[in-house]
Amino acid sequence: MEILIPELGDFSDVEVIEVLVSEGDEVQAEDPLITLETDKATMEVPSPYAGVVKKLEISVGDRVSVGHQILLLDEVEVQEVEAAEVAAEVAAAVAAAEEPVEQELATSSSSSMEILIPELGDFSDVEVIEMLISEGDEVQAEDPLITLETDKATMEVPSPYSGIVKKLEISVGDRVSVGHQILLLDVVDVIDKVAIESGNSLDSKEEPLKSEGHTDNEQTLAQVRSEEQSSPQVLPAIDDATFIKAHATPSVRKLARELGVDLGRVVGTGQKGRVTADNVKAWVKAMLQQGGATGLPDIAEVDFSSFGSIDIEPLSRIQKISGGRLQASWLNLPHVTQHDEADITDLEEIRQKLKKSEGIREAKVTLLSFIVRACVLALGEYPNFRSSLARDGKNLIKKNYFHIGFAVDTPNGLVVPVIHNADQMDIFEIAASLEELSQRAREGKLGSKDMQGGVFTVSSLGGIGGTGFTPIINAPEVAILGVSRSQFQPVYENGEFVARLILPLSLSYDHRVIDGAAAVRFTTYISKLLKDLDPLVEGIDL
Ligand code: CAO
Repeated sequence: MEILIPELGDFSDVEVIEVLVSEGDEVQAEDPLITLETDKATMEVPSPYAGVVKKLEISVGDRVSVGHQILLLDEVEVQEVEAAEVAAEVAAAVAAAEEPVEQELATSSSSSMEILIPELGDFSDVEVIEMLISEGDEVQAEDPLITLETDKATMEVPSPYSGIVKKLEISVGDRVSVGHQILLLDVVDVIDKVAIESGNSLDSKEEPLKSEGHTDNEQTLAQVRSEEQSSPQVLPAIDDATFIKAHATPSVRKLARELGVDLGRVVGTGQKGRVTADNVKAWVKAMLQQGGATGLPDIAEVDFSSFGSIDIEPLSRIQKISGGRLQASWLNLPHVTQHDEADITDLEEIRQKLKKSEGIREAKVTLLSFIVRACVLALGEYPNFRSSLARDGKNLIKKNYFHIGFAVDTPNGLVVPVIHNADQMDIFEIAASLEELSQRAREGKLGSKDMQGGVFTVSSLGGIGGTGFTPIINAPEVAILGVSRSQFQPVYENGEFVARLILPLSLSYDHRVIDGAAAVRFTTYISKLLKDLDPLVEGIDL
C-alpha cells in the first residue's frame, strides 16, 4: 500500500526533517512515520495502518506536499483508522499552527487577569491531567500552566503573560473547553495584548498519543519505575521552562514526559540539535547506570535574595545548548590534559613579515591559522585523534577527512564553527576561513552545517591571556587543543640563556581512546612543526 502525505492545510513544499522509520520496521496504526517542519511548526505524519515498511520513498531534506509518496507498506492487518481522520487531524494541527491564537482576556480588577483556555482546534470537554503551577508561583509569559489530554493528544497551555498566580480556578480531573477560566493572574508585565502564535506554543507541544506502546519505551519506563522504587529521585525534576523550549518533536516530548525526563537537559543529536527519542532513552539509561543525574549529590538550592539584592538574567540559547553539551562531555569522557610548549619565535617573525607584505593575500594570517595547519598535519600522522568511539564502545570510527572546529567567543556565548577540508587549504585559505567563520559566528549568522562534521577542535585563548587551561573535549570528538598566550622566556641553548617566544599548549583527550604516550607524541609533533616551520610554510613565497 502506498502511504501518502495527507492534507496539510495551507502548507505545501514542506521539509522532511526526520524519517522515524526504516525499511523492515513494523509500525502500528498512528505511529509517527516522518516529521515535517514549516517555519511555524513541526508536525508528525502518522501511519494510517499497521504494517511493515517495505520501501521508503523519501528522505530527510526532501520537500513534500499533499499526495507525495512517503513509503510502501506491507499490511499486516488493515486496522482502518480512517485515513481521512488522520489527515484531518494533521490538517487541524497545521491550521492551528498557522493562525495566531488570540488569548481571550477579561480584567477582573486593575491588576488581576483571568487566564482562559484558548482555542483548542476541534477539541472541547478536554481533561486537565496536570497542574504545572500553584498559587503564589511566579510565571513568565509562555511558561506552561496546565496539561490537557484528549484521546489523541496531550497539550500544554502556556501563560500569555508574566505574573503571579493569584487563584487557581481548575484542578486535575476537570474537563474544560475554550473560554473556561484557568486562573487569576496578577500581571507583572503586560506587553500589550499578547497574541501567542501557536507555532511557538500550543501546537508545537501537541503530543499525539500512541495507541500501541513501543516495547523499547516500555522496557525503559519499567526500568525507570523499578529504579525509582528502590532509589527515589533518580532523575532530576522536570524544569518546565526548559522542557517547553527544548527542540523536540511532539512524540519525543510525550516520551520524555512519560519517562520523567527533563528534556532541557538532554543533548540533541538530531538535525539542528533536535532531541530524538534515542537521545531521551540513552539519557535515561545513562542516568540509571550512574544512579542519578550526575551520580553526584545535588547542589543545594540557595535563596540568594535572603543575603542581599540579586538580579536574574536568563541564559542565552547558545549558552543553554553549549552548557548541556559541555556537561555531557565532562561527565561521560574521562578527560586528561597534556600540557606542552612550542617555540614560536621564528614563526612569529615570519607571521609579522606576512602581515606587513601588503596584497600578498586578502586575509590576515593569524597565529591560529598556523596552529590549525599544524593540527591538520598532526592528525594526518596520528589518525586516532580524528576518530570517535562508537556508541557501543566496541569500535573506533576513524574519519578520513580533516574538518577542524575552533571555539569562538561571541556576545551570545561559545560557538564552534568548522573549517571543512582544512587539509586542502594553504595557510592563507585557512586564515580566510577562520576570519570569515568567526565574523559570521559573532554576528549569529552561522548555519547548522557550519558547525557540523568537526573531527578535532582548537580553542585559542591566547589573544586574551592565560598560561594554560583544561579545555573540555567537543564530544564525540576525542581531543581538543587549548592554546594560551605566548610569552618571551629564557631558554638555555648552546651554553647560554636566550629569549624565545614560547606558546603554551594544552591537549585534553579522551583516555578511553588515547593513551598518555600518544598524547605527548601528538603535542611534541605539533611543537616541532611550529618551531621548525617548513611543512607549515610550504608554498609560501617568503
Ligand atoms: N599568544 C599571544 N598573543 C596572541 C595569541 C597567543 N597565543 N593569539 C593571539 N594573540 C594576539 C595577537 O597579538 C593578535 O594580534 P595580531 O595577530 O595582530 O598580532 C591578537 O591577539 C588578536 O588575535 P585575533 O583575535 O585576531 O586572532 P585569534 O586567532 O587569536 O582569535 C578567535 C580568533 C576566534 C579564536 C578568538 O577571537 C576567540 O574567540 N577566542 C576565544 C575562544 C574561546 O573562548 N575559547 C574557550 C573555549 S572553552 O570556554
